[in-house]
Amino acid sequence: MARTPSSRSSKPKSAGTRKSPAKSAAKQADSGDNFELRSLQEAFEKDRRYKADTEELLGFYEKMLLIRRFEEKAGQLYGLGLIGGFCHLYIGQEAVAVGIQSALEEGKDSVITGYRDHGHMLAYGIDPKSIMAELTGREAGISRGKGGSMHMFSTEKAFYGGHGIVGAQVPLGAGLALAHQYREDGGLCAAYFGDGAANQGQVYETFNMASLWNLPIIFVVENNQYAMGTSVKRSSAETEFYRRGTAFRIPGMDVNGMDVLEVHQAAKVAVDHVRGGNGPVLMELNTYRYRGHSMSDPAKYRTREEVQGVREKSDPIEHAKADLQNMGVEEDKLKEIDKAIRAKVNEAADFAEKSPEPEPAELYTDVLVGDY
Ligand SMILES: Cc1ncc(C[n+]2csc(CCOP(=O)(O)OP(=O)(O)O)c2C)c(N)n1
Ligand SMILES: [Mg+2]
Repeated sequence: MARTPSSRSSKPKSAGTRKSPAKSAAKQADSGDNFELRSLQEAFEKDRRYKADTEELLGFYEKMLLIRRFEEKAGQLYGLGLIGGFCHLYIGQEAVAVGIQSALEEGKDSVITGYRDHGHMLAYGIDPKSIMAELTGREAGISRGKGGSMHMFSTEKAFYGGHGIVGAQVPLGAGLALAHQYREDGGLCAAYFGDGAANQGQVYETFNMASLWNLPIIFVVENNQYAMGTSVKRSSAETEFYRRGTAFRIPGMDVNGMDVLEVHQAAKVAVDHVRGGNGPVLMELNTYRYRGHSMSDPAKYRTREEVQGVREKSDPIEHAKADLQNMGVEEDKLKEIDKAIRAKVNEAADFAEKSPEPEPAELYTDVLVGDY
């Protein structure tokens, strides 16, 4: 029989609050109940926006712009048939990867994400040429042209992909964090996943283990409001994703993912907590993807006005630009930066187009071949 509100409320009120004797005994052996969901949020809200100097903000701005222009170019090359397979663009979400990864130590702290991965690689200083060459399936690609958009890695930069299976990067990220802990190398892992992935069972198994073992990991939910064509409201019973670690005693942070200074400030609080040996943090970054889910998405599930509204009011790059102008940076300087970035991206595209395709023998390298 379906449960009705009245059958639920017929339960005696005290039943839910009474502690069983066995549980009370176990609790006494516990070291103390000091978990507070919003403890880090409060620390971060004291000073919500990072006080960057002009040079630092210019650095964030350049990285976000590089991601934007790179993704626009990737979209064009896809349209020309130069990129095959799946391709998921990060346009609109740039402040998330840049704000967080600028608070990490490149090459020491590991990063792992899903298939929408080009931005996280660029934010970690990976050469745009090797990413573009991978997108076009060339020998010079970072996975030698065998991985494409969704499967890129750089162990040198501690970037561990690039995963097409929704949510799979979350337990893998806990594995990376376990390695940091085991090797005592002082590193941590930032594991990014989407609002859709956040509804997967494996995420919660991972939360439990990560919290139990005090792993050095920051779970980052990039809530871009949609999982393919399904809006968060249609798919999620709890849309405040930062709360989802409560059952595992993981503090949550609710962050505006369209403001790179806010993201960076929150990331610094999270990094300090994790590096201090206090176990995982769950950050929810509220953001928005401007393009379709992938290049083959007709985007019938939302209106053009909705997208336009976010672009006009909350664009992360325009926001940073306005901050820079307020700091006294001249329009000419900003134009110069844009020009240099466009040149860099065009160079990456030319490089990718001119690079040869992999030799057939490449099929047998870096893959599991043989009897097993
Ligand atoms: C295990 C699994 N289930 C389903 C899919 C198909 N799929 C690909 S992306 C996606 C939506 C994920 O959305 P979200 O986690 O919000 O990430 P976003 O694309 O918004 O970055 C789905 C269902 C998949 N790749 N893997
Ligand atoms: Mg999403």
